[in-house]
Amino acid sequence: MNGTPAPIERAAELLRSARRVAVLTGAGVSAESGLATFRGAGGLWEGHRVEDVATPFAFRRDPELVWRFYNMRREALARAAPNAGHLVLAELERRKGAENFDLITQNVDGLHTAAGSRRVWELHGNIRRVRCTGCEIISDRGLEALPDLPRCLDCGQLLRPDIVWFHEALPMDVWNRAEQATRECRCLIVAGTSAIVYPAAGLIELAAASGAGVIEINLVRTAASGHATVFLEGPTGRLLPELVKRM
Ligand code: BV8
Ligand code: ZN
Repeated sequence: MNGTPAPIERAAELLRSARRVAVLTGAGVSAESGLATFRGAGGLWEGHRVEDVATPFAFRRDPELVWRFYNMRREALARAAPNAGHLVLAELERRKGAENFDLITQNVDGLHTAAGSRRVWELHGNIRRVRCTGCEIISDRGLEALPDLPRCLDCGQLLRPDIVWFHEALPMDVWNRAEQATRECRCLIVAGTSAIVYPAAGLIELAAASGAGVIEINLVRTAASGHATVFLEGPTGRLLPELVKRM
């Protein structure tokens, strides 16, 4: 070896020396918990592209189909547990101090919170919550089995998952906090995302433009790899613990 430190060592040095740390996660960090990613199996579900099912138009056109998609994912999630990657990110928050740490996730599975992370910004909502299409009441239904077409007990209108679909705006308060955390962090870890979906994926370029060191962890290079200071190739369930151990 000609003396240049291994990528994992360079990444550990970036993480160690950063006072403010942010993490952006995608479906890849939940893959080792047994949950399907979006573009893993060609991104198809019952022959539909996710981008065609997770939309307000699909819900208006065929609410049963959309609820089948979400009830199937809720059932899978009821059998899933946080994996080593989720758990070590909660450990990293404890070591850096909550005021210096922000976990921004595109995932709707709630596994970061289940793993003990506190400062979690859920850009795309959470599959455990439902929202009434009539009176807008939001309730946390955990992972209990829901009917094929769940209705609001108050007003009788259809319930929908409290999730941001394609073509829908992200929750502004959550987005603003995520954007601010990205500007202020000195190190951004990008883990398990194909960096295709915006505006979430735009946070990676924003971090790099703000002078943060960007550590990308993925099985393959992605659309964001050009912004990465260090690329660690492999599963997050192994590499996140290895990275934090070396910190
Ligand atoms: C908005 C909730 C405007 C749903 C999600 C054309 C038409 C329509 C829209 C657009 C368009 N072009 C661009 C857009 C905008 C659109 C968009 O970005 N589309 C993409 C497809 C091009 N964005 C939107 O529509 C957003 N809203 O723009 O609104 C607006 C503005 C103001 C006012 C009104 C309107 C809304 C985007 C949010 C959509 N909702 N989720 C649900 O979950 O059911 S996004 C969905 O994709 C999930 O949240 C998921 O997390 C996210 C991103 O996917 P990834 O997490 O990256 O997962 P993926 O499978 O792709 O990749 C997994 C990665 O992990 C891979 O790289 C793999 O290699 C890696 N991996 C796998 N295993 C491991 C691993 N890595 C490490 N270890 C492992 N073990
Ligand atoms: Zn209602």
